[in-house]
Amino acid sequence: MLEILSQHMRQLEAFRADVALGLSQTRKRLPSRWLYDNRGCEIFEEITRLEEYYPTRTETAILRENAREIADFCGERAVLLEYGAGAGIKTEILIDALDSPKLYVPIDIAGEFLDETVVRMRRRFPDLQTLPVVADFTAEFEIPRGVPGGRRSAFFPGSTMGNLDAHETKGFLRQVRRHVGSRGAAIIGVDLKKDLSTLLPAYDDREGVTAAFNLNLLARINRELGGDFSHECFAHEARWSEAESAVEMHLVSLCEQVVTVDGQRFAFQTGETIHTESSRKYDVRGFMDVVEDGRWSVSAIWSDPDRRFAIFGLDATW
Ligand code: AVJ
Repeated sequence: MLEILSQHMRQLEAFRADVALGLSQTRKRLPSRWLYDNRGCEIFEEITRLEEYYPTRTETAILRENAREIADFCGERAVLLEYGAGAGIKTEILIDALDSPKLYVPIDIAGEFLDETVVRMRRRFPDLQTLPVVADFTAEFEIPRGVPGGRRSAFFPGSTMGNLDAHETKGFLRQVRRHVGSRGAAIIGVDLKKDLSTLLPAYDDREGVTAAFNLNLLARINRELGGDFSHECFAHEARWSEAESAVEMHLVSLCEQVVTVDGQRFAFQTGETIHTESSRKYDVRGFMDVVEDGRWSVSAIWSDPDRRFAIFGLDATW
């Protein structure tokens, strides 16, 4: 209980520091992880069911279509490490197809969320051993000792990789390589570059669900840090950055205004934005270059007929 309480307080202090720093920059920005509080996760769930948001259903279909092959790639008696536990149905599809999996290790920063995952998975797969690990997978951490031998496969669906910048991506791939060892594998979901007429609506839907998701960050600052952001004075915007090969979410100030958070004042010009998330899009060659840099080689690529999304099967090298 005390542990949970102090974790909450550390989070709150980290949030406060990120907001103070991010809003003081010439180009204001906030780390995308703060979008995902309880309300944010709820709205994101809603996003995954939108007509315009193709990634979730496309990746799920690819997993369904290729479950057999992907399971073979993991091998018999697999140890499955999942980075960011909560992919729900996608994880179930994979585990269902595995041949006598030995152990499932869900890794997540949110302890309570992880507990829910464990309960759900134990009910769904009573014979499968589950070992939860509370950790921020973008920071360095160790897989606990006592995890049995056998081929380890890292599962990282949801194109979450796309939220990481080049430096973080490198560090993440290096860490996963260390976790699975020299005979290990990784299964990574990646959203592919495509027409802006498909990409932009996926991040700016007609019903305004993504707008609500983005604006919830301001509401969260008001709730948790005593800010006085006014909803009506900001608008959601999705834009393509060619330089970053990413869809960026911004919150655009609709007038000249001063906002106070925690007694600190932040001035906004009309049209000035807060950059809240980047969702990088890769082409196959570009992704291969990134992973091959980090002691991985691409052994398989599973995709949909329209090549909107790809699941990469990686093997560790040297
Ligand atoms: C959860 C990071 C995969 O980038 O597509 C969806 C988040 N943001 N709509 C993505 C998101 C706005 C999503 N990821």
